[in-house]
Amino acid sequence: MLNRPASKPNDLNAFWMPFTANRQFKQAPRMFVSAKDMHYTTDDGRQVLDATSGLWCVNAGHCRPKITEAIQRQAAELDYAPAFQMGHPIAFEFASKLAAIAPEGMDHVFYTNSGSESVETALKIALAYHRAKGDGSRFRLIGRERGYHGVNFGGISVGGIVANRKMFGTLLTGVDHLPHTHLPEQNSFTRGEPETGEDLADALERIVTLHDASTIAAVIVEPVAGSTGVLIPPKGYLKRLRNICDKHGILLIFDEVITGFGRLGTPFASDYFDVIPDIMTTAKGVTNGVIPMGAVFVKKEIHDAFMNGPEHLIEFFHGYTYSGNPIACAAGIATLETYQEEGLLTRGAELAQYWEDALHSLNDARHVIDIRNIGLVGAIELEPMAGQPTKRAFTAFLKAFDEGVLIRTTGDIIALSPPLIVEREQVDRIVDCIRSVLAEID
Ligand code: PXG
Repeated sequence: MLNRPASKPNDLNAFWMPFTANRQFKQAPRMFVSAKDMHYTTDDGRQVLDATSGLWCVNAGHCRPKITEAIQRQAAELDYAPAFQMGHPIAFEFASKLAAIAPEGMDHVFYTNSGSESVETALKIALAYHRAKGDGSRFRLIGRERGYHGVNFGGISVGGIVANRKMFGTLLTGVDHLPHTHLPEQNSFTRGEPETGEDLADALERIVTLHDASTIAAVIVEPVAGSTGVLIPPKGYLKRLRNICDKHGILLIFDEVITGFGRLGTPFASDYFDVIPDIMTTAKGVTNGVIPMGAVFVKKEIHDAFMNGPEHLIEFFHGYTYSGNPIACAAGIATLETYQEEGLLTRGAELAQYWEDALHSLNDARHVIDIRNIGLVGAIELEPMAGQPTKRAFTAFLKAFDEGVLIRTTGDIIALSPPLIVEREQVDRIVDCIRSVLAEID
């Protein structure tokens, strides 16, 4: 017999929740039961304004009819088909459409099911590319402090968030890290890109001096670090990183899992900063978060380096059961069409100034020690409570939820990334709510 879950489950025990304070949550659960456009509805019937696009993914807003219908249609027509040694048309159609909006020259797409898998895929492509070119001594991967590249072993190895790394053993070997780019003393309350810190990219030269360029395969960075609290690159930093990579034959990977698909007011951060990487990882907004999917974009030269050897042989021993899943591809095509019909890949640029002014109006709010913004992303950093890091921001999160706004916190930083359909009044509502919450909490 089918057991339909009630909107209020009576047993919360079995689900071990990801990245959650499980015991706290289960004592006072916060449940969403439906969503539409900018709002969630809770199980007690309250509307909650989504200031975080779910987890930075629902860029076109919730339950958009075109995407829902595409999924329903595809599920009824071709639910699953293998992509290993077989094909189905929609996977090719979607890849071509993605390549058409990608930064110049990034014309091949490898499908995954998440940002974490996109990162693993990109790192493996980088290593295998050098080897395919006869340059197999390039085995090192360089990440950055405070970087977030998902939770799989490659991603946490190149990542730089200690809590995500310290419990999990030796990780990958042959990894080194650039310093992060956050300089609160010089750059706090900066609007957009900070002035100071371009030369932090020169740390890559030091790493090259230490290890020799001939051992380094790739550098991976988030153009704007999201999860770690919205760290915006100093002016000129990414260009300088690109130049140093070029000088030494090192591949540059941009992890655009958050910045991809319009978050900065351009289709990709690569467009915003006018720097084209060699490999670009995406996920989240690729399907509006509705179906798990990721896409890794690569330049033609990289793809073509694999296309040698006898033609009946597999060129790259990598892929997932669900790579190019038909329902995910259908969701993706409908998502791209929605973005394009509504101009969402560039709408962030129209709203960015309003967003910036609204966020920075909080500069005199209680507990605030920094505010940062770019495109439709923002961060409000709070002074931590003495001896209890993260507690103040978490209390703000709980209170904002009670007051009808979903915010996201990381450490003592409130990170905001509303759906790209957000209206000005909704921006005001988010900011007003945060102001009143900060006034109320310790
Ligand atoms: N790279 C980047 C840059 C990300 O932000 C991933 C990889 C991993 O994606 P998956 O799909 O495997 O989760 C991410 C994910 C937050 C938050 O609140 C951020 C992410 C995920 C969940 C929460 O900061 N980023």
